[in-house]
Amino acid sequence: MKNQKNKQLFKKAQKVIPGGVNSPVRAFKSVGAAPIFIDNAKGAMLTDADGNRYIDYCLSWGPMILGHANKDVLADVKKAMARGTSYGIPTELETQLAEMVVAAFDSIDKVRLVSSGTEAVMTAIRLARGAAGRDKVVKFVGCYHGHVDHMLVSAGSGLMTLGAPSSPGVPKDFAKNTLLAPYNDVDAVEKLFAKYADQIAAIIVEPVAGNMGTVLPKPAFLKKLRSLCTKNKSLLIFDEVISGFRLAYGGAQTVFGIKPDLTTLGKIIGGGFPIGAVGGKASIMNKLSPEGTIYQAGTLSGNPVCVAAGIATLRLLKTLNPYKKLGSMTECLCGGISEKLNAKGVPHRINQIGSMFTLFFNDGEVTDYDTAAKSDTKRYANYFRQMLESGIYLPPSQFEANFLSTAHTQKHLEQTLKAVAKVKF
Ligand code: KE4
Repeated sequence: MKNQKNKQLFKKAQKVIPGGVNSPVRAFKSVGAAPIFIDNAKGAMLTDADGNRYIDYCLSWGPMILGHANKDVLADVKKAMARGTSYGIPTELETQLAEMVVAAFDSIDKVRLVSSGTEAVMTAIRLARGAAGRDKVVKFVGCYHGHVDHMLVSAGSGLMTLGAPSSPGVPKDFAKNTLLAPYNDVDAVEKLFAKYADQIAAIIVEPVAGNMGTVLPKPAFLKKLRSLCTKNKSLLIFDEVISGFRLAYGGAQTVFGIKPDLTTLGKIIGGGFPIGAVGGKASIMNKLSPEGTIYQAGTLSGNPVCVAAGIATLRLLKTLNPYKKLGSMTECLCGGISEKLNAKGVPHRINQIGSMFTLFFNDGEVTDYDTAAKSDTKRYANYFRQMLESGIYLPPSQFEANFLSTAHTQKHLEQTLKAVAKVKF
């Protein structure tokens, strides 16, 4: 694999950007390689600065469910851009996107658009604390909810990847209101409520965890969180930044039939542009300024170009309804990967739901942070590097999710399985 240009670009980037990247997990640190630099992408394919082409299973960490540079999305984005790119004044487009989100989620009457998943989570937690008049929030070890200070406590994604689940720079005071429980462990949550009942404003959970690798909720886990919150007058926040419009048009809450009080969204609803959103019942959402007094704001919130990309993406997902096909293609791919690894006698587990999955080099079930952390990250790094050589781009971390898009074909899957068969362990 030619790598000259990638190496030059990385060297240049490191001079002016910390670590040469604008988000840590892109630096390939945990997979023992220098990052590639992308020149362009189309459909399921990426092309790097040296002209190497890859089948992409990271899809910008989830947003590109329609594949890269979807022609219909680009057409709408171009139209929007020609009318101006930002006004800081309301537009009809924002209402249209909000109406589409409201129509997709039974639990959502109103939506506030922001510019990232982190902002959506910040807003949801401030809203929950303001609405409940309480300070403490329960999160699960290994879940990642963006880089807001009080969520950088035993978090997943890049923090787990780099082996530092909590971050310096977060004052102890900020984290003291963040209570932790192992994912899938309802007893631990019940103990927290027994101790802090009337202080807990909310539980925030990834209904399907994607940031310690893909980890599925055990049966009744989400249902029990729902009843615990109802009983204790705390709010249940589903962080669906990954799962929203990924697992179903109505996200994980539609798949599992659980109604949270607040939902955070991002990634797919921006169609590859910076967007986040928080949604919920009007009685809660109306507490947000200017209707209510809980403050939240953003210069580029509801940006017309980003919103146009989101509308085009959701419109296509609604029309295509690709979820069943995406799920069966992903199942088929995961079955094929397992077959190849079993033939090589390589212990592994694959957690898969719909079009998201993670191959863990692990000889036990992966149901939470501790079991995920037992995975052989060196073996993953070796696998990642060889798959990259074969033209397959995977998430550069054992603790992230892989995704398929509507642009992935049977041919892509066959090429991927051939690459797996070639890997030397
Ligand atoms: P952003 O601020 O990165 O848009 O969203 C934060 C966020 C919130 N909630 C969940 C469940 C998330 O997965 C994320 C961000 N996901 C990571 C990858 N798993 C983003 C990739 C990165 O940090 O570079």
